[in-house]
Formats: sequence, structure tokens, C-alpha cells
Amino acid sequence: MIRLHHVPQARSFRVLWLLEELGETFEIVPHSFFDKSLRSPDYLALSPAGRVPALEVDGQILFESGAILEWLCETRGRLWRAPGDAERVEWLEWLHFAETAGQHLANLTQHHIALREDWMRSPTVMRLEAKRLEKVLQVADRVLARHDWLLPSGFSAADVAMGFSALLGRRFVRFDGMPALASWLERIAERPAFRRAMARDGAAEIYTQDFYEAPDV
Ligand SMILES: N[C@@H](CCC(=O)N[C@@H](CS)C(=O)NCC(=O)O)C(=O)O
Repeated sequence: MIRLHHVPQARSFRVLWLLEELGETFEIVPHSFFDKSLRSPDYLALSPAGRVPALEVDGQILFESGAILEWLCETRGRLWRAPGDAERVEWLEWLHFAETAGQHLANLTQHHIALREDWMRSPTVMRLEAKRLEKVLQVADRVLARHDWLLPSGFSAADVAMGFSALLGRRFVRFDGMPALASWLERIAERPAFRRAMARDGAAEIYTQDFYEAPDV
């Protein structure tokens, strides 16, 4: 029995999408950032910092999206590059580099969305974080100019981890100068498993604008 604790548009989407790619049968337990359910003692027993994703698999509890993706691939023997594979190091790097983007996405989300009053926000931090996120995404753009997926041999969970970061990143960074990244997102959008995952994501509560412009400083 697989049960995914999920907030629509949040990092738990990585796990939702990978489970669809793997063809797993699973149940989604929906949560919201706005109803305190992530702070309940029951939820904290699953995810001690009160974050999503958390995944329950036959009584085993996992949190941290990169670790969950790695573990799912490893236990299913799919969409990964096993120890000894020529692409093993690259696969691990991309899987976790997704969270280098993730830290900027979290800061941008906090500034543009969670901090409601202007006096709470720092326009300098908002511009800086958008710039730093762009630099991270440019790394993927350069690689994707050479092949369709992040690894030369084809699609893997690295595309899932980083794909989510790029999907969200598009709300804070213009992709005009990153054509390979934009084409990759189009290829991702055509994947049947991605479409199934999007259909199960749930109603958007966090990001209501297509783009969040950094204020002038
Ligand atoms: N590095 C962690 C980050 C988890 C995380 O911070 N998730 C966010 C959603 S994207 C969350 O649950 N935020 C709720 C909170 O901070 O209270 C992962 O990739 O799983």
C-alpha cells in the first residue's frame, strides 16, 4: 500500500509524477499549507519538520523528495542509473541539484506569496534570488542543448526532480534566453505519466499567477 502526503503545486509533485511514471497504484492524502494539517502530531510523526512530501509504503515512512525518488527507483530498478553505471554520478547530481533550485524557489515563494505585507519583503532578496535561480536553470539549459533529457541515454528520475524545479522556476524567471529548457518542458508536458500526475495534483492554492515579477530596487 502506497500513500503519498501531498500539497498541490508543492515538491510532493515530484513523487506523485514519479509514481505515475513507474505505473504504481497509490493513494494521495491531500494537505494544505493553510489549514495547519502539516503541524498536527499525526503528521509530524510522519514528517518531523512538517513538510511534504511524506510517503508511506507498506508501513515504511519516508520524507525528503530526493531520497524518496532515489529509493523508489532503486527498489523498482527503474528510471535510475545503478551503482557502476557510467551515468551514475550525473544521475545523482541532477537528482539533488534539483534542491539547489529548490532553496531559491522556497525563498521566492516566501517573499512573493507567504509574506503578505510589503514591509515584510525585501526587493533586494527577491531580485537576487530570481537571479540565482536563473543561474541554476541555465546549467540545465546548457546540458539540454546537447540531448533531449538530462542524461544522454534518456529520460530518468533526474528529469522528474529537476523538471519540477523548472516548472516552478518558470513562475519567477523568464525562459526567453533558455530555449533548450523551454523545449524540454514541452517534451515533459507530452508525457502521459506527467499528464496523469497533473490531473491528480489538486486545486492550486499557492501559485495563482503565471509569473511573479521581482520589484525594482
Ligand atoms: N528538501 C525537502 C523540502 C520539503 C519542503 O520544504 N516542502 C515544502 C513544500 S514545497 C513544505 O512542506 N513546506 C511547508 C512548510 O514549510 O511549513 C524536500 O525536497 O522534500
